[in-house]
Amino acid sequence: MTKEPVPANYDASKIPAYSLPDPLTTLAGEKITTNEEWFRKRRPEVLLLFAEHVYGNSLGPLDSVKGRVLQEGPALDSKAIRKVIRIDFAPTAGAPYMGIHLYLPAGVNKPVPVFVGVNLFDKSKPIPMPGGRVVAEGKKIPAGLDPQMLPGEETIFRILAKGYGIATFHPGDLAPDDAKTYARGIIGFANGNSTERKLNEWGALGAWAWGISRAVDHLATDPAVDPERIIAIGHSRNGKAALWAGIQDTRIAAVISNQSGCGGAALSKRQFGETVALINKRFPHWFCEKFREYDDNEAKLPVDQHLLIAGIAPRPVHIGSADGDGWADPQGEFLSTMNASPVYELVGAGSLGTKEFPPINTVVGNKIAYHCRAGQHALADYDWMVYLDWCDKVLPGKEE
Ligand code: GTR
Repeated sequence: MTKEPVPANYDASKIPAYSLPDPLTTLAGEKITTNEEWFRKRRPEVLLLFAEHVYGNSLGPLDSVKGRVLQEGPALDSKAIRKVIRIDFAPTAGAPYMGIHLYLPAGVNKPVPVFVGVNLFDKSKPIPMPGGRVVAEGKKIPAGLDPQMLPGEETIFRILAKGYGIATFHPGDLAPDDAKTYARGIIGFANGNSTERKLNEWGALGAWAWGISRAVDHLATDPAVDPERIIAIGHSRNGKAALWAGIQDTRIAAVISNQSGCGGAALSKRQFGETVALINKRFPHWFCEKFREYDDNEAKLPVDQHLLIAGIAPRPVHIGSADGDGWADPQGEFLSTMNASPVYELVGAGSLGTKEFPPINTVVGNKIAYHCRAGQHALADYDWMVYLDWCDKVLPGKEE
């Protein structure tokens, strides 16, 4: 029954003819012409389609969730205050919980904007949570700098110097990134450790996105954090999670998705670089089971990823690509952004302002923005500089 996926195509002349679902037409064929109609009719429908066909249905917020600050003190040459936070998902012993490392700029006496994302820190330099939590794979909670997600200390110093904080957590706390054990976190806890996987049940990406929202629950209560300026950020698989969290959770003020590719910002129907079949084969635990019906069958998908970006409107969104990252399909990420733009326009949040792929290392758009960096797959220092400048421009209240 399991067919081998069609190999990745990198030849633009071999992209199949495809048509994208119109963001501004409902499933029933009704045209959306006002802001009010978008939010009442089409956006909820889009959210549901992504839950049922792509990422699976997420658990809602948990009333009982309360974060506890376990440690607080100077870090990073005293340029930051680091808080180590633990969020228990239930008061019962053995219930899953997540650890968050929050770095805030030292010496700032007003609430700051904060980036939140999965695994912005390295697995290889563990700083155990107080209590020495060991996650399913036997790795401890990390807190070192990750060269792929956060290129070096100069980047984090830049973030802090600009007045931003950064909060991160290990994906394994929510769902280990492994096809056999992914349900050992919140997924198994939520379904009573069922061994049967339902068609629309969430996978690891859904659980990571949910983790971003649980981090927001806590961050919004920290007086040092500005709850109106929490930015979800992610690179690659974590960029997919950032988008999925961003559309679902309107407390997230802005979303940055860096080289998130297939199942993230890139259009699936172009079948360029990584495809639905290829991603489902390598990562069967990321999406819902239903998504497998679209393996080499993208034409049948009732959504494409431009709708995910559109659903974030009017909140700012920035999609980043790298020209050497064909696997993530930079053109497809651009086209997705471009096709989300009419929704931004409709809701009064401006537009991308172009239909042409921009020159390398050039940001286009404003609240809906895109850039393609020269180079390879990474959340590079250059990308962070772009994102920081962009946040300075588009976040609410930055002007005061
Ligand atoms: C790749 C995967 C991509 C992307 C990437 C990453 O192996 O095919 O979809 O998520 O991993 O997260 O680095």
